[in-house]
Amino acid sequence: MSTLSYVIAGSEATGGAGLQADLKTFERLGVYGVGTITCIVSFDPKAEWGHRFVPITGSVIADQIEAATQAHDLDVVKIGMLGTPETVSTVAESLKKQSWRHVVVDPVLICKGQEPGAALDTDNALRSEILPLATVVTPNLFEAQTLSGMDAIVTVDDLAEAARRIADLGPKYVVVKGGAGLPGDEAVDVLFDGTEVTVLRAPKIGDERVSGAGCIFAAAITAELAKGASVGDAVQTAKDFAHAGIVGRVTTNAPFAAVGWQG
Ligand code: PXL
Repeated sequence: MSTLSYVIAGSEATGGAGLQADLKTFERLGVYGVGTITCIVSFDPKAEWGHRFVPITGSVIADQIEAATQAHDLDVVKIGMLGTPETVSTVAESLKKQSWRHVVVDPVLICKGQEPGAALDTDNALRSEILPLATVVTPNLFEAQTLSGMDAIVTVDDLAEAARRIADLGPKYVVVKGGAGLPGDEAVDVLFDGTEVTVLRAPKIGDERVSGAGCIFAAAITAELAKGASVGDAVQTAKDFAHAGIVGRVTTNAPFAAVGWQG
């Protein structure tokens, strides 16, 4: 049990996703957040909000991880956007320097500001170097399709099949998020624990994807695990937290509402 949670992720300059949303989620769930920054993303309002993406140098990332892990007794970590194969390797090497009770990986695969070729290299590096270290991984539909190699995911059975295939890559627990993209009027997620599949359901709130929802979901799982929850309970609490955040986002249209902050 810990009152600290650690996150290694990208900065997202609007404050609605990435490291900023993760730290706010930690705070709202009662754990002290420690953050390491891997890249800086600033959406470009002049170009349909495309991503401008700047990676942080590997040695600077390694230095931050060294400082954070030496200063604090950290035993749970969330991994968010990494962005380059070099960053993936740096983070994987740094993580291996200590043991972790939980490594929660949000496998953020695409960033529109990147070359498709570079993104593919990053996906492959994430698959081979980070997923084997994960205890929990939380892909969305697109990420689940990429990581599982499935042609399409359209039913709850497909979600479960994707989760089983992704578990073969190393993580102990896989949560595949159906989100807004799965047909039907419910937001359905499946949790696979290596043996059993649990289906979690909530009413869909609109058809639009909400920026930051995936970040705060994985961050909430991390905070709950830090406090000593089981993975099943952490995932349910995180789903409730993200649901409330999406309701706030949709009803107030404020990006920061994704972390449940109503101002
Ligand atoms: O929501 C995924 C995400 C994670 N991390 C960073 C991002 C984004 C999406 O834009 O910018 C830094």
